[in-house]
Amino acid sequence: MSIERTFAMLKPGIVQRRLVGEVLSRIEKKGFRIVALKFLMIPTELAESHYGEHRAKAFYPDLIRYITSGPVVAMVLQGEAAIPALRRLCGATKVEDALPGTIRGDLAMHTDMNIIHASDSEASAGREIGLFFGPGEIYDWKDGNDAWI
Ligand code: FUP
Repeated sequence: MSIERTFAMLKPGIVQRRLVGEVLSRIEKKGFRIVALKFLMIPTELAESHYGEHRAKAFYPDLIRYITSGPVVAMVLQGEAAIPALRRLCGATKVEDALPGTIRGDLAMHTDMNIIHASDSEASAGREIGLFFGPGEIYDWKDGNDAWI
């Protein structure tokens, strides 16, 4: 398996509910390496670029309103097969399908107030990382735990 980078975003509800530490802790304990981290209000244009694939969907206006309603925590995570690994940790998009033990399964009751975003493919990860971070904002630090995790 290869080392991948993926993009994750803790949405405004996580900040409102004081769950940033809880979710970051789950991500770190799994063994992902945080190589970039940012607290920001997403400008509408950036939200529209990020969720461009959903433009025609009925939930799109509410999605844009929600994601721009308060600050988010954006990050780049690195690890072996990090893209599918983070999707598994997050759980299914629809909360009724998200299993207990996953972030969505344990911490969310509403799909439209979905609490975390995780890239779904290599192409999405590359695109989303590029939308939120410049190359100078990503740090590939040496991880002494590599052999253990
Ligand atoms: P995911 O990749 O798991 O974030 O899921 P999608 O890209 O399909 O959906 C993006 C966001 O749209 C979700 F976080 C929540 C919202 N959404 C809805 O509000 N209703 C739906 O039926 C599907 C998605």
